[in-house]
Amino acid sequence: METIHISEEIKQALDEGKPVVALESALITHGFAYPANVAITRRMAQAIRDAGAIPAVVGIWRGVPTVGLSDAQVETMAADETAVKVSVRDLPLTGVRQVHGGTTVAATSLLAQRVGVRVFATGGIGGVHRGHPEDVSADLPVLASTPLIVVCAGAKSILDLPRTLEYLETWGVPVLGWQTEEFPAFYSRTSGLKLDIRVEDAAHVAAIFRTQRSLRLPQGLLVTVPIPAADEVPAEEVEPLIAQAVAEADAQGITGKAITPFILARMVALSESRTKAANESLLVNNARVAAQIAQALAA
Ligand code: PSU
Ligand code: MN
Repeated sequence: METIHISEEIKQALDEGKPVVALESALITHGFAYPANVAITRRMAQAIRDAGAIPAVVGIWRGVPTVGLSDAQVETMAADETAVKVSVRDLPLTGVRQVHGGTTVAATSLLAQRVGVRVFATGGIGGVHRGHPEDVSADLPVLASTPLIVVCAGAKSILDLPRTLEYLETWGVPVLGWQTEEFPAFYSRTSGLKLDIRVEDAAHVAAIFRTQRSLRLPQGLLVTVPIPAADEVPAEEVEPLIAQAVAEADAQGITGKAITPFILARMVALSESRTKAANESLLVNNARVAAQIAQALAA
């Protein structure tokens, strides 16, 4: 049996050195509800194609890690309420169980990098949890050990952003600000946390990645793109919702891998339209930026 199944389109694109952008699927199984999850995945894929690159949705299809899920597979997985959330430690377990799985930033990065994809677009990465510094997402150690470019809108302030940045610094992950000096906080363009480097365009990111590779550093690169200004949700509006969602998780004793999906689902329920539009806007924007970077690397 194949360890990682690669779709024909992606296999050919990689063979020919065409620009490919990976997309995660925990967003599909645990981030958005059906059918909004299908719609946002299609919009991201289209944004990537419009910018001249090829989208590769990564996930676990009936137990098989797959790079390049078809539209029909995405549709099925999106509607499957029994689909599991798959991070790194779950990767070796799903094969036995033959289930569908949505891969997190960590698991998606590993699978994509293994088959030769170099750029990955997502919304927000996991990190160190607010009030629970012992709860660190596997996204962070994977970023520190997987040479891949992850494009995101920073991280939600459901996380402890200063501690998350400290971790990335300790483990040598460069955090680049896309046309900004500040670490973006998902719904907000700013967080008050300064980054070391601002990049202006895709060529700039590609040059840094090439240097990182030529030095044979084990880390990936994190490119943080602020949400488009028109869709930003003011911090005063989001903060009380986040505080409430985090407090509910604590009160209900939610732990482990269930915490992030729990808080994300509560955020959606507490603020439906307002944050959903912002979330979609930044995802499509990140997909577009990632496609530009993939093209700069392929050039
Ligand atoms: N943060 C978000 N949206 C998300 C996630 C995080 O704002 O969808 C998802 C991503 O798939 C991320 C995962 O990789 O949650 C992190 O989960 P954990 O904290 O259990 O590692
Ligand atoms: Mn955790």
